[in-house]
Amino acid sequence: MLKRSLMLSSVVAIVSGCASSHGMQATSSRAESLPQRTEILAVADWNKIEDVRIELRDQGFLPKKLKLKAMQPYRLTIVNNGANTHYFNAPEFLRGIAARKVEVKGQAEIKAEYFSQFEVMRRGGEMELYFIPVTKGSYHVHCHLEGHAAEGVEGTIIIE
Ligand SMILES: [Cu+2]
Repeated sequence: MLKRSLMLSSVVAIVSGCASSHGMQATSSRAESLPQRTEILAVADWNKIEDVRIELRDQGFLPKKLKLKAMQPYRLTIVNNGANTHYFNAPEFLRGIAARKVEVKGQAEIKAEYFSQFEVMRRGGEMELYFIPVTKGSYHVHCHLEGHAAEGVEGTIIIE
């Protein structure tokens, strides 16, 4: 029982806040509206899902740059192989996608309209994001813990 609850706590999903805040207004031109996203998720062919993976290491993200195709369903596995806990902090990217769910295998599925960042615990923390890229662009992803981005724990995701 204790082991199960520890595993569940190895990933923390942070859901972004109120959609009517000023921060949202500033970025809304890049984001698709919620009805559009709901429609995109509903008509997607999830049998054509493609697997992609980002490894969080203390020396940096692997790969450093990830290219995705707009409107293609993906399962992105984010795994932490570092000695430190790391963040996948990507509010702009996560507003540019239609998110179906986050899954912690065998433990939990988290459904939300928007995510802004994920914290993946050290050595072995793992989660899967099921989504469809929508808004084309180049997005910076980083870990905001002290000094980590400067040490290379950052990367770029391109939707084309
Ligand atoms: Cu970090």
